[in-house]
Amino acid sequence: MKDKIVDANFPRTLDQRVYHLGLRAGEVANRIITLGTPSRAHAIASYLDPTPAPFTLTSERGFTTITGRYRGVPVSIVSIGMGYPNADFFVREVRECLNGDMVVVRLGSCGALIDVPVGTVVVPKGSIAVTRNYDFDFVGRNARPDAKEEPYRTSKPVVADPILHDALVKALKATRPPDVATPIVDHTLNASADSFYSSQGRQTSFPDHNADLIARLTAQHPDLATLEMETFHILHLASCWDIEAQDDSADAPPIPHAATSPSISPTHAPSTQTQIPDVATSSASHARLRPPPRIRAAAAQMVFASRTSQDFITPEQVSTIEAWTGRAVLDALVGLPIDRERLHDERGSVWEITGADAQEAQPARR
Ligand code: R1P
Repeated sequence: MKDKIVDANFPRTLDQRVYHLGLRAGEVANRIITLGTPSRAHAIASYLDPTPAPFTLTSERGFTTITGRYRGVPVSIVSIGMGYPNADFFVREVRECLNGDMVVVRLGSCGALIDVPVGTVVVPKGSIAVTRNYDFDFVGRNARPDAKEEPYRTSKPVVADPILHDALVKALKATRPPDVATPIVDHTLNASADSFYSSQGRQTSFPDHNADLIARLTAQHPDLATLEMETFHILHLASCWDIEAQDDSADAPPIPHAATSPSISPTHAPSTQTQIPDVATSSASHARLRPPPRIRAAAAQMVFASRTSQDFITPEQVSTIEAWTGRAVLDALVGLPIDRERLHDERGSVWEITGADAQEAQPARR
């Protein structure tokens, strides 16, 4: 039985591109690294196979996606900028472009709350959210003695995919350069904040009421080790993408123009896929997937700043750590088995190996 085609509720342009990342189906692979900066994305992309030539798309909103193959396995590297809202665009819009499973590793920088040197790599087992409480009276002019509001709220933890977590730790250990002595920490909790400043306990000229925030967080969670801004939201969305719980609302019409105007690397043609089977239920061949498609997510975090010693990483250390961790995350992703039926269709995709590519390709493809 054929199911419905791609979810008609999701806003897309007439040429079937999602609105902010500018992608269409066949331009993003099931295995994905997401990170904050285009320079980190391009550095990791230098490890991709030369054939087929990696595809690069930058959206009008500043998201950059590079898709190619690593050791023959399709992967995407997606630079999303900073913060929960961008992480939200990333997870939701990529999910709508993919059949099968979506496996995401966030490779980001972070501040460390534990006593480790800058350049340490942390693979958190889970994450909490720290959010500014907009109902708190920050200015204090209306403060009442019985006011119960706290200036910051913390969520319950959400866990990283345990298999992906362990694969990351293993790959980081296996690829650590001999001249890197900083540790790999793997059994701690992360906190993702909705501000680099107030909800991470940094002092600015605003009355943020955050002088004791870090002490309160670490008292609540003795295993808290890192602070950054995206991991929680990615893990949270991954954990609650559940077809059984989907709302069934009315179909929305497409956005009536090609509004994303993405810029695509001129050496590469876009995907020719326009409509794909329903991403929430189906394989690329329209079969109903059992168990349903899922999102698996984890993070590797590079300590750029120590919040205990106030040390900050040097540009040379950043290059070394990014080169190491970038390759390790690629190794972990391509080593993770995914059933063929749970992978996106290669036909018409930007990672399809054409007859001309095949002649040039390495013999040891997987
Ligand atoms: C703040 O400087 C940014 O750096 C960290 C934070 O999460 C935030 O996005 O991550 P990236 O280095 O991946 O951008």
